[in-house]
Amino acid sequence: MAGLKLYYSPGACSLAPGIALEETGVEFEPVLTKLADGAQKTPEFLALNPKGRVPVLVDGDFVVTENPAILRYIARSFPAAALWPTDPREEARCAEWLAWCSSGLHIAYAHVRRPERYGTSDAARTEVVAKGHETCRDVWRQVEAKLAASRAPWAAGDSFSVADPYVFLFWTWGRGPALGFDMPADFPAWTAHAHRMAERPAVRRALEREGIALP
Ligand SMILES: N[C@@H](CCC(=O)N[C@@H](CS)C(=O)NCC(=O)O)C(=O)O
Repeated sequence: MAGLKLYYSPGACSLAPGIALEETGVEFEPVLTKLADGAQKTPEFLALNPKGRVPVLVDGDFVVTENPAILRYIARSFPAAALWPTDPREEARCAEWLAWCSSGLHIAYAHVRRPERYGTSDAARTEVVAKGHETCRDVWRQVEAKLAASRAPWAAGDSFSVADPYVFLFWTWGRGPALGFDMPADFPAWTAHAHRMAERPAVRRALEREGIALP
């Protein structure tokens, strides 16, 4: 792949494709796009992604946004890394996680971190944050239950897949200041998964690049 670039912001959801790319071993350019500095709102960035969000993956003249699409593109472009399951059930499980992470977990979390999207007055925003926190707790419990019920080490089954970095991202958000969950105490199966993630050199490289502490 010529000119492979990942636009990312430290700790943001771009961590998932950052890990996936590290897993493939391909050379890529991580392009720092610091959300806290408003880098996602510059004309240059908006020309790339009019939605004003990271991650963005650029592969030569091909630009792709949205984590489920980016993760699948990475997995399919580098089959040797075996990041997309071939067994139909594991494949469905992987796709299921990607969809749920993007439409369930991320959106629940956005209510806590981006309440201005959902309410116009201070009171409305305060309520959105409080309810969002409760919703996250519920959804985080559902993730824990799903992982605990599975005997397999990885989200989609016995093999590591692109679902794992995405699921792991939300573990890091769970322990972060916006949610402040006690991940080891309240989500032990998920934390065991996070520890398995932390044993992988690719994960450690991605965490180090973004200044994120190991689980
Ligand atoms: N549906 C998108 C969501 C991307 C997204 O919301 N990214 C956040 C960072 S986690 C962002 O760039 N936020 C910038 C902003 O809201 O200004 C995906 O799954 O890739």
